[in-house]
Amino acid sequence: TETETRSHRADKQQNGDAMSETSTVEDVFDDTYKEKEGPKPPRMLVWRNIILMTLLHTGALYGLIVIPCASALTLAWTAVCYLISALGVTAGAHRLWSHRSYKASFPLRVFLALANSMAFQNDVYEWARDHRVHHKYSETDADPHNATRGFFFAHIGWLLVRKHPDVIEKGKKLELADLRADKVVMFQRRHYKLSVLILCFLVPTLVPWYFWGESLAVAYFVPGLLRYAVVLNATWLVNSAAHIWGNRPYDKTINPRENPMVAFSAIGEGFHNYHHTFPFDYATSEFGWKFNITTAFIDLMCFLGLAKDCKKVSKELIMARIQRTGDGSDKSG
Ligand code: ST9
Ligand code: ZN
Ligand code: ZN
Repeated sequence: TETETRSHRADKQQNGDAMSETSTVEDVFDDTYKEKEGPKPPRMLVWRNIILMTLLHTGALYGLIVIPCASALTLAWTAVCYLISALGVTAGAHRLWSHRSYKASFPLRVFLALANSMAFQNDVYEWARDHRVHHKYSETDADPHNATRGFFFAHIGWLLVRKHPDVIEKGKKLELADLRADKVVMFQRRHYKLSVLILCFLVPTLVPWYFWGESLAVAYFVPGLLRYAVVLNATWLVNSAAHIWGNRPYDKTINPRENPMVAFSAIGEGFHNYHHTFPFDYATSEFGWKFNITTAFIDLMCFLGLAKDCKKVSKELIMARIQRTGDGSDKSG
């Protein structure tokens, strides 16, 4: 693997081939931004979202209760749907499109966009835009899920209120040309609602019903709503738990932390002190495949020739960083 430093951000990438990248990625923390003085803007509740999220979580709870009625095949299908939708977020929206930490061929991008619609977490363009402001203005008013506003806000609260104006102001200044140039991303954005209806709700429900005679109700509540709600909460735990609990072996001056439990449920995305320190690393972790199905998946895609140019931080750079800014919790440091 190649040694990467932040200087690669400055390198202009070439355009043209199927795996091209068009611009530098704005995911590096900007310490020049200062929150505005004076009173904070009032919190404006979005009742539509509050009602929908309540209904979803009630449905998911019902799904939990009817698990004993589900056939073994339906449970296996639930796990498959979990994995596919999770990869659409981790390998797709996060590591590929938000951070450009590797390059993906057209067929892989199509798969990741479909998987991403199955996860129904906003389209890739919106997800990556919010995520880049999250890294650049982490723990400030311009961070969409600013964890200094507490666990609940960072977890789900931020989706139930209007955004802080600074999120939008700063977000509008971000360079997103690489996303606009990706036809797969723009196609998914254009057809987002229909793709979600089909991939997040119809396919998970109809497959068990059609192929092995599962009842429509069980199929809707278990691989449908329960699976969707669990993937959402596993994702949100990265913003809440992994910004609050855990060690900071790489940079003790920032809030994000190493949280193995979150890494496990989020198929590799809980090594969050590492990730905010080295956001361009395709593995989002120092430790390869450990609790990290996503990294194994990307490695498999490289092996199959569907992905390439994985960016990785060298061991020397990691060790130097641990010595310089770590909290001393890293066993090797
Ligand atoms: C969901 C997303 O759950 C989860 C993301 C989690 C991120 C995790 C990151 C952690 C690391 C990776 C870990 C992965 C782990 C995966 C594990 C898997 C097992 N920049 O938004 P609006 C502008 S979604 C620039 O309406 P309001 C823009 O012009 C769940 N501009 O703001 C926009 O217009 P347009 C399902 C921005 O009115 C306009 O403002 N979805 C930016 O304040 C208005 O934007 C939902 O629940 C920006 N950043 O409303 C829906 N932002 O659209 C949730 C905005 O044309 N969303 N603009 O671009 C909403 O309903 C609303 O956004 C709102 C705010 C009510 C929250
Ligand atoms: Zn974070
Ligand atoms: Zn990230």
